[in-house]
Amino acid sequence: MCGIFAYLNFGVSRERRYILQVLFNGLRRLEYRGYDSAGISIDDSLPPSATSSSSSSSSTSISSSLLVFRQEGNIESLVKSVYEDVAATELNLEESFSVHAGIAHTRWATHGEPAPRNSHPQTSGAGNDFLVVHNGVITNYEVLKATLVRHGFTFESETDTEVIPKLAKFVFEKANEAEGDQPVTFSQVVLEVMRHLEGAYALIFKSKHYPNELIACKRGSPLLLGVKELNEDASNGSTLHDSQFLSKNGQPKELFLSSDANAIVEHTKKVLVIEDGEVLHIKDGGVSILKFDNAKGRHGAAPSRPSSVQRALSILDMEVEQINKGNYEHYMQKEIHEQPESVTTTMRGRLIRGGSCKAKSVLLGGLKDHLKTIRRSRRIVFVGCGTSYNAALASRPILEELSDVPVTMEVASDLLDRQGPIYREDTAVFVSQSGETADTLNALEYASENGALCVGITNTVGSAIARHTHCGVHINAGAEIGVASTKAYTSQIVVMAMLALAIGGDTISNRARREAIIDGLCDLPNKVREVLKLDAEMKELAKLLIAEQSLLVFGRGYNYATALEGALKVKEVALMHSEGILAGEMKHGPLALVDENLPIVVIATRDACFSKQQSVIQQLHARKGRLIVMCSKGDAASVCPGDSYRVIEVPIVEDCLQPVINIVPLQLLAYHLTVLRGYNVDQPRNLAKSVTTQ
Ligand code: UD2
Ligand code: GLU
Ligand code: MG
Repeated sequence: MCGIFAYLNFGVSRERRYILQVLFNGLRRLEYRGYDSAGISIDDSLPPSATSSSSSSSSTSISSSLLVFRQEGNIESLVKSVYEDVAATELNLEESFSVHAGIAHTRWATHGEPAPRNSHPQTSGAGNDFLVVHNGVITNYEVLKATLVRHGFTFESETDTEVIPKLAKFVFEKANEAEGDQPVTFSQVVLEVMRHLEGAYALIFKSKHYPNELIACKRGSPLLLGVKELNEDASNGSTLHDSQFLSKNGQPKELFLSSDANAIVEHTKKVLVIEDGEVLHIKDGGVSILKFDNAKGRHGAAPSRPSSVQRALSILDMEVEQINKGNYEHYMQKEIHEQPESVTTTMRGRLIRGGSCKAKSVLLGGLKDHLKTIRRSRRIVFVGCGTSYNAALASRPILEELSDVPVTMEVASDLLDRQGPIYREDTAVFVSQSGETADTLNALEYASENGALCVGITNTVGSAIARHTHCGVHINAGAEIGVASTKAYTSQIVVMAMLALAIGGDTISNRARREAIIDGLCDLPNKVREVLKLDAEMKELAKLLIAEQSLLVFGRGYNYATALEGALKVKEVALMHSEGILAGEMKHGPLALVDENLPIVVIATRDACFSKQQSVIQQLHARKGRLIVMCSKGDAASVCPGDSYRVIEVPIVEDCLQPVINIVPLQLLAYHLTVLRGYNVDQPRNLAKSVTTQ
């Protein structure tokens, strides 16, 4: 959920002003992940070892003091306060560092209110011996805190994080007492700290005892290293070769650590995805990775010797343009409007053309070796949260129809709460935009332990879900930055429709249906373009609804999910109570809410449920309901019983793809409602993009 970022320049001279800018910019790129407060740490003055990279920086002498800035609110309020503090202390912004390690954090509070004392970096105490930025939750912090308090530590924050730097200081001091002349290294300290931590985390450590070094480690939460070698020629272009890269080398370089690729891609495309349990040590321009084989968070497990890990860098498949807003005012707006393109890239290379230039079948490279197993499974279980759950729900009918395998739906947290049965004969499909959603990941671990075939559907190559599933499909929708998911939702549905085609065999009886769906997919980008023309109309509708307290959305069949997802969008960004209702349940409660004031959207586009929805409209009309009817183009007159009703006419597509079209006007409505109501579209109150904690 929150973001961590670090910037280390080695052998290249950077002014303090520049270092601050890189850190702030990194935070801005991560701000969408979580944003109730933020902080950074940089060095005060040039530490002695900065001038010579060969000196042993494991020296325990205190050679520099670390500055910490923390502020409540968004990144810009941190930036403002840092420059104010700098001016007040006359810190020299032009001072140059040939090597410097800075760390930064944007927080989404789990423990303790947003306030400077609870912001990160969290510290080991006065003197800042150890500083830590943390993404995630430490579940055993109370026990650790009690122990540290007994050893004389006093705590200043309510965070779970604060135990980490304090534990580091404790371990450091103990080790130095014991070992005498053999000083403990930074990575040894952190490896020991990690053995005591339970929960999920990505961490970056900075310490005044180890100037110009950084440690990064993780378990559960994502963390990437970006590497930019400044003299690529001099290093013979061998930067991709892990053994060279991982060995200590004096090449000038800039290193970046970040919770996601957004903050790295503008600097370099060469990255290393850090794995759970690994401790990455940056020192003297080299990077080494250590790992305990038994470091699985077990308290007091006998320490084995950490082994060193060798791994190659990979290249980010992402362009800088993807993370800019372009001509749009907000990311959500941009992402809604780029759906014709995102849906196109989702399908690229995956629809196989037949003889007469028509697409005839589907190829999902990631699944082709597993289709037989999936077809033979006893049931398919979709697992997701929020929007990803809704996308799976939208795809369930077509998967049932084409595969003949029963399909059940699970909200990830609920599956775990119940410890619901998952069998070896099941195929469990995990849907998550970020691929890091904590609940979905935990459900994946659970299903995997129970022996199910685990399939991932995610937008993020290299994410935890992509790595831990047996197989899967990347939706390739491009970076999604707005917290409210829009283009990832439609691409997820497209992938799952293709999944249904891939799993369902090609039989004579279903051939016409399959071809209609494939033709529908080919034409989908045009139809999305067409429905986006409703933008101005949706803005007008938003003006009418601006002061409402509540909105209901009725749907059924393929569009039950559209009702849930439309309502979720309005709730998430416009901060208006909104409920998606299964129209078949209308008489079992919701009808009691209907009066002439409460606005109700009814989705009644052409499909097998059409006549049932017409009767729903009649019944709501009979109770003077204030209706907004979404219907297929040309149906307005026949569908609406009264002329006072608002109508949203959408293009017709094959029924199972209609949810992709129908959600677009509701996304636009949620967007305009939010802007008109004066709320933050891209960073709605209390929400974060990737929910990496439970
Ligand atoms: C792959 C390449 C694509 C292009 C294409 C050419 C990648 C990431 N994709 O796309 O760039 O070269 O081939 O045909 O290199 N996977 C999981 N879990 C998930 C998602 C994916 O295990 O949640 C696996 C999947 O089973 C496959 C691999 O990751 O082995 C790549 O999946 P994909 O959907 O990107 O595959 P494909 O063939 O469309
Ligand atoms: N649990 C930590 C806190 O509340 C970190 C939260 C985060 O990931 O931003 O400070
Ligand atoms: Mg979400």
